[in-house]
Amino acid sequence: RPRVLSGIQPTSGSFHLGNYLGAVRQWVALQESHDAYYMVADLHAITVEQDPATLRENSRVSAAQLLGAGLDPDRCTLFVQSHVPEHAQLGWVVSCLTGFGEASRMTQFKDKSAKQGSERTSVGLFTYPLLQIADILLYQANAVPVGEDQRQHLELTRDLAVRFNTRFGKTFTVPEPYIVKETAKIFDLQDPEIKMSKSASSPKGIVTLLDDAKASAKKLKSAVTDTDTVIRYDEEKKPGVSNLLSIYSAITGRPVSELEQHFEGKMYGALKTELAEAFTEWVTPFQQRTRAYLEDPAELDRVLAKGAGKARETASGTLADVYDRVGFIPAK
Ligand code: AQP
Repeated sequence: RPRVLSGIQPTSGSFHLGNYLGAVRQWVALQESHDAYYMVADLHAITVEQDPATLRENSRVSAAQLLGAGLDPDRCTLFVQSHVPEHAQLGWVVSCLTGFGEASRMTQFKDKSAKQGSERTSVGLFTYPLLQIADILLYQANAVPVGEDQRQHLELTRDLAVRFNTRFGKTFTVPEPYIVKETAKIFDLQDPEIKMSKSASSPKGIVTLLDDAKASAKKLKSAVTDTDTVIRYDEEKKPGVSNLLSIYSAITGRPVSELEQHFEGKMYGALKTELAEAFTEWVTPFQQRTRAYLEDPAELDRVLAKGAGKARETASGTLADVYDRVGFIPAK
């Protein structure tokens, strides 16, 4: 079976709808057809300042949400990144093969560091894409299910895989991005020109999955639209309405064209009300399942320990091969 690898950072207490629709939903589907590795990316989370107790809590909550969303530990390998030391070890090798100039071209770093200011920006935030490359290559992943914001990092991953293979002999699978067009970028509800993001300026624009479902439904109902009245998908002219249609379509599985017909002659309020209902219907059982995992920490630990064991088996094989190829002598 082809392999997939992906991760999510435990940088907040709850995933948002963008994380779910852009990435996690695909993870759930791909565990049926692929040999799937999914991780809570805690090494990535510390690229920005974290409170230790909060990070610990958020890592558990992230794992519970992934299970609540439908990951099945018998069908996929779910683990915490820091439990597999090979990530950091291969990350170092990758960073030594990457040009400073090419790393400097990563737009996500430019955006995030501009927001933080250079004194507060860590070197880890700069090298984060290189650790991400190691994450992917360690598992010989064929595909990486992510949102559109990760495309540039995946292109760099492909370049590095080819570079290593050319210099040292075929070692790595060259991975393909797996980006589902319809949900590749979910936008902020209050500012539909920018992506829904944990670090958004207004919490009103983000739908978090673990917060009170009524409050989230209210946010969906007060999403920014436009002064027109027609419910039609048009990203350019109607970004707010298009975003709501994308979300509604993804949650219900009904194609956008069918929704346009369904809402013909109706007002924006109808779309928002139906969307809020569909969201509540989906999120309520998700929250219940997530809570059940959080109430059984022993079971959560067992799942994560089993996942780390499986992940290490694969990762250590790749790392040993890499160490040999670059010329390190084996430890006796
Ligand atoms: N708005 C989005 N639409 C579609 N996909 C999205 N992803 C994130 N935002 C959207 C995808 O979610 C996965 C996990 O991402 P992450 O753990 O790296 O989280 P993030 O990108 O840090 O999340 P935010 O909210 O975007 O945080 P900040 O504040 O850092 O900007 C990835 O596959 C990502 O593509």
